[in-house]
Amino acid sequence: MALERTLSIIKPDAVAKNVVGEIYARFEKAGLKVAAAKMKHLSRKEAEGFYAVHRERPFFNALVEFMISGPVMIQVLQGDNAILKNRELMGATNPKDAAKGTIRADFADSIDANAVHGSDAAETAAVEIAYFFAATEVFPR
Ligand code: RTP
Ligand code: MG
Repeated sequence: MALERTLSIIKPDAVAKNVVGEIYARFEKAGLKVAAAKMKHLSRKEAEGFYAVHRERPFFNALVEFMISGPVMIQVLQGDNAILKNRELMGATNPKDAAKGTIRADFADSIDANAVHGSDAAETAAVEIAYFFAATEVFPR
């Protein structure tokens, strides 16, 4: 098993619903440790830069508008196979398709307001972690 780090964001809808603690509990129960965390209201520039891979997609503007609609909770999760494990905890992008018991099945309202973000591969995890955290802000756990 590979010890990995992944970038997780609890999106504005889930922060507004006051379920940050419930989502953290799922990370903890799955053996993922929080190695860094901050709450932030993203600027438009920050949100556009973070989701730059999607800038040509039809949903890009809606995605950016949603991500700046309120504060988000950003964390680095660390653990065995953290990247895939977090994606499994999150469930499918569209909550209608998300498996029972996943974060998106339980807390997301739509494909736009879908509660959480998680890095999808080792390369993107490294880039996304560095986007929000200095190396000195991430703690080995
Ligand atoms: P995320 O990056 O936020 O963790 O989500 P994801 O990997 O499951 O999905 P991704 O394909 O990376 O898309 C990023 C976000 O864009 C919105 N989206 N809308 N209307 C659409 O067809 C559509 N497709 C994607 C979602 O909010 C998704 O989380
Ligand atoms: Mg994605």
